[in-house]
Amino acid sequence: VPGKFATLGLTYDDVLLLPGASDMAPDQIDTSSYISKNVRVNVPLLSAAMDKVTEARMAIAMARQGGVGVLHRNLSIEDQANQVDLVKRSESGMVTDPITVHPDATLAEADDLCARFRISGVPVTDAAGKLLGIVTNRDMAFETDRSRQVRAVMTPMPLVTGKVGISGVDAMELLRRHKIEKLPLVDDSGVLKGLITVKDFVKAEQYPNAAKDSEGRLLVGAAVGVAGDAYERAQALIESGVDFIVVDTAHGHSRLVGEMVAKIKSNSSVDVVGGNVATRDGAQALIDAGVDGIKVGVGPGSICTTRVVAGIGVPQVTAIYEASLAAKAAGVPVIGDGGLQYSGDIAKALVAGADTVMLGSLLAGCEESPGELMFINGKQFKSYRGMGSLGAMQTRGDRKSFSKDRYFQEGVASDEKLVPEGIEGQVPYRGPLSSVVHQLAGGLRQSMFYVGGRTVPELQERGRFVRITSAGLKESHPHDIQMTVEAPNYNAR
Ligand code: RVP
Repeated sequence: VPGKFATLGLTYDDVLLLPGASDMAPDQIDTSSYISKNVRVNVPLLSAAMDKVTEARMAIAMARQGGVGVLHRNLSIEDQANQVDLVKRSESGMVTDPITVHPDATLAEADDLCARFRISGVPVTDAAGKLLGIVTNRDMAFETDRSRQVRAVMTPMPLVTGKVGISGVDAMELLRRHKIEKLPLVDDSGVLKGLITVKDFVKAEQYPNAAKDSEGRLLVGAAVGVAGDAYERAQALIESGVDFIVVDTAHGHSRLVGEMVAKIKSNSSVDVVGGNVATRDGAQALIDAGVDGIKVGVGPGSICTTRVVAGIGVPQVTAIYEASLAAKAAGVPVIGDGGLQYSGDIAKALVAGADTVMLGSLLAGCEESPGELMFINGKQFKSYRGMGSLGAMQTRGDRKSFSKDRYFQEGVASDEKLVPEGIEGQVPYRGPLSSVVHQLAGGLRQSMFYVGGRTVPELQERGRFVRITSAGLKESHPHDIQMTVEAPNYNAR
């Protein structure tokens, strides 16, 4: 039948980028790019919305490195909204809505708050929000009676405070002059309106490349599904200040996804990314539904079995290229999701038409990913699993799964009837995210230099592929040698 067979599908290992004329110094290279129409990052990397990859800690680390994390959705609405909150409060020029404690609270309660938000002290306010004092770890450290009230140990007003709208320079000067770590900001009637901390200034210097919103808070995305209370989830995430929502399914070219995108868009100005798709028609359907970003990838994931269980998918370079044909015409950014194994795959994805890439297995082994470090035969590992694996979809004790609808199986009567599309396993421990991103972004900069593209759009425009054979792939990897020293950016498979 004419038209029955699409063109040949190619993936990362099928292609290499051609070296092109290059005339640039490494410090001229700009890796910034768009996740979606209005969300820009400095490094074109997202951490995957998976329960072994992205919770608040990973999202904070990703944004500090210039990328962004997408919080997974295999948890209650309240817990996920809380995670957004944790990221948005973690670091900024000014905290606009600081955590506070009531003077009648106990020291134990104040301690809990500090631990949960990883902060060293809390302003004390009355029910009307009026600033009464501040209680810090220093005030609490020598108190053995944890049932004492905050009012008894806090440093009471008058404190050194700033007026709302104070400049960063003036705030720093106040902190320095009074040798204090926290500067509460109050309005004319003494109501607490914000907080500036020394830590935030230090962090700003420590992470100059951090991806931030217009108020200086770290960027964060979060995933929602299509079934049940998915829309309520989206609303809760938006209320917590999320920068973009990802309608996250294994089949984005389906009616429910388009409807959910349109529903969220109709009531909010937050950017909405839809996915996943792997064809030009699939991308066009999402564009017609009003998306601000398109996530591409059906079956490339390292833990994914969709291509064997269902026989469905498109090799990732071709999928990105096809989807980008629709996306570029509509001015909608593309996220290449899944299947990346080495830093060189990032530039391949971008040249194929992606604007950013999403990573699962490459980040699951980081210190900041959820889960404990495991020792096996003297080597360190972290667990990693697909969101379509049995483990992620089934009920464990009273722990419910919230993400079966990613695979459109929310209605399945019992766990034995689930049809998994992913597996569970472990990946080598890779240490802190900062060093992993350093290698990934460094690899991308090298690619940009070789191709001769100073910016991501220039890389996309100038990049050309050569198709290779299995002999070429063999030649690409180290060969005819036994590796004796592990490189920080290369593992033998
Ligand atoms: P990888 O980086 O190759 O590990 O792929 C991660 C991607 O795989 C995720 O962002 C998601 O799109 C996809 N995924 C997650 N779970 C599953 C599954 O169980 N099939 N697939």
